[in-house]
Amino acid sequence: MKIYFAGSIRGGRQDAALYEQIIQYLKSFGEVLTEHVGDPALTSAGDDGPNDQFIHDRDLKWLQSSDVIVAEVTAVSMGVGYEIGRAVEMGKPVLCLFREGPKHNLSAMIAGSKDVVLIHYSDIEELKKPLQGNLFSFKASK
Ligand code: 6K6
Repeated sequence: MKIYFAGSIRGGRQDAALYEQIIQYLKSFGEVLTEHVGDPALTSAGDDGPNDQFIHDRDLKWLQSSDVIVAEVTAVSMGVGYEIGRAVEMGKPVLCLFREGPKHNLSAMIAGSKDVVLIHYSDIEELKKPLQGNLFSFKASK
């Protein structure tokens, strides 16, 4: 199973360590195409690297080739929202992960969408079971 993991980059890297943990767990179910999203060395400022058009076009190809999208949506990110919208239009299964917290607000465009599966959780251990259950059911329905 090819998994596209989406998480905030320019939207802020406050959850980068959590992304890394989620990606490690996802790797037990298949290939994660976007492991760099959990790289703690990747900052929101970025550094020398490919230009934005290259990033956009490459990421959309990966999105197109993926079997499932797992998006961590707690940190607000324009890019993650865009990837979710494009994935829904492509007819891909989309799992959104939202961490409960007093300062966390989820957009109504995600919370109110029937086209995504939304998992609420408080830490990585609590996330594992529902994540596994949904990945297995996507795999079974393919
Ligand atoms: C690194 C640091 C600053 O800019 C970069 C560029 N690097 C990116 N490399 C790969 N994927 C990216 C990059 N920037 C955005 N994305 C994609 O958009 C990822 O797949 C993320 O899921 C999402 C993050 O969007 P923003 O709006 O938070 O950057």
